[in-house]
Amino acid sequence: MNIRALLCSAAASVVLGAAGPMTNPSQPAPTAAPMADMQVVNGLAAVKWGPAHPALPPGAQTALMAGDPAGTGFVSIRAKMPAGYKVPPHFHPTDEHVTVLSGTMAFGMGDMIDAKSAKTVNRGGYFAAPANMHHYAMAKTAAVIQIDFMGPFGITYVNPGDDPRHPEK
Ligand SMILES: [Cu+2]
Repeated sequence: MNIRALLCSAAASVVLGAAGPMTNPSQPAPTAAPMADMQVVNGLAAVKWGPAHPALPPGAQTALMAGDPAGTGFVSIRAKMPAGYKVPPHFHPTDEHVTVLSGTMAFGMGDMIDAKSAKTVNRGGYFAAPANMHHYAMAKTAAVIQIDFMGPFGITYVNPGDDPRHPEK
């Protein structure tokens, strides 16, 4: 190996190392079109809410802030939940990054909701779950969260009976 090749491979491993354990090497390249113009949403009151994705338990509303959940680029979604709202244990095909914008949430890892071991996250706080990690979420008060991830969006419930898309529901 010549010195040039050696330097290139060293640089590549530094880049991979810096990316850390939250990356998903199987992630396809983004397909989304470049953003056409500046976008401004001045405060939570200006968010335009719609019905939540059918894969989420009923009761929440969501707003698509950026991206295409069916595509492979960056996606940002907000969810507004009433107090007591729960997303039972589930996992996603890509890393999930959650920022609490209002209210108080709790997040936990595992296949069963456990209110004692779940971590409380207040307004301004952050929770992240690597791709395929089993986790769950609870709104301890009415809450708004922002969920950032690389598409495509997917959610698989650990217990299929928890899936609102389940034909027997
Ligand atoms: Cu999740």
